Amino acid sequence: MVNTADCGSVMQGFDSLISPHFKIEVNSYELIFFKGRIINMSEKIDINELMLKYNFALSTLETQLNILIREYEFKNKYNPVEHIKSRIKTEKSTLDKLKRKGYELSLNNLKTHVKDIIGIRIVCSFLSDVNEIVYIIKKSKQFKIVSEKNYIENPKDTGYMSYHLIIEIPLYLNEKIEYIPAEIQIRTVAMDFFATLDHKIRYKFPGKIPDEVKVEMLACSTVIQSLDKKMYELNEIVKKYNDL
Ligand code: 0O2
Repeated sequence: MVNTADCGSVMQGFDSLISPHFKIEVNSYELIFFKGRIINMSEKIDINELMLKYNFALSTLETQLNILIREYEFKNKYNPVEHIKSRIKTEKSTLDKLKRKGYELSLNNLKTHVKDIIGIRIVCSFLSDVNEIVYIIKKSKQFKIVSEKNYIENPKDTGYMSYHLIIEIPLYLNEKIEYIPAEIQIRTVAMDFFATLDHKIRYKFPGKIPDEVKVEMLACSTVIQSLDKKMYELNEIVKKYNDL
């Protein structure tokens, strides 16, 4: 997890793309596909190439977002972001998702149906900050917005709240431009607290969730909503005093 102020420290330069971390990602994909005897040699090369592109695209996206947020901070003397977290989806989670959606394990299905292999989460202080960040990203000419889900206005029936954008990042390769999908999740610290713990307690629970857990999680989500509202209101009051 990094502060936006420290974003530079997580940027991957060209050298770090052949770092041990990157090799682990590539190898683990190779392993899964290899063990399942699902791929032939040329598909194995394809998946390595795909993972290389995802890593390039993640670095590009981190840099672009960092620029957008830093510029916003410079102009407004205010940074709406608490922290940013990014990841390349693990092979287990990727394969589970394909399975959950009812697709066969293949490179083509991976490319077509899993749009969040690259994931960036932007955690903001207040609700108003979430809206600002969504606005900045949507306005930016750097990426194409493919789809959006506003789980803040319409929380999931699990109580989960977050704003999701699926975007495409143009990747300038030697001989062509490729468009790589990524998911950006934007939410407040309070929503992030709920989502992180919900993910551990319930989200990937195998089988039917006990009713009492469901009901209590929903009650927690309602508390989170009113906390966010209260914090927003308190901040607005303080801002008025500061303006006097
Ligand atoms: P993980 O663990 O992040 O890998 P879609 O393709 O749009 O039909 P998808 O991709 O499930 O379906 O879309 P959605 O609803 O936007 O969810 C994307 C991600 O949001 C999930 O990725 C989770 O990270 C998170 N998410 C969605 N619903 C919940 C929820 O109820 N609780 C929590 N804690 N997180 C949620 P993955 O791949 O499912 O999981």
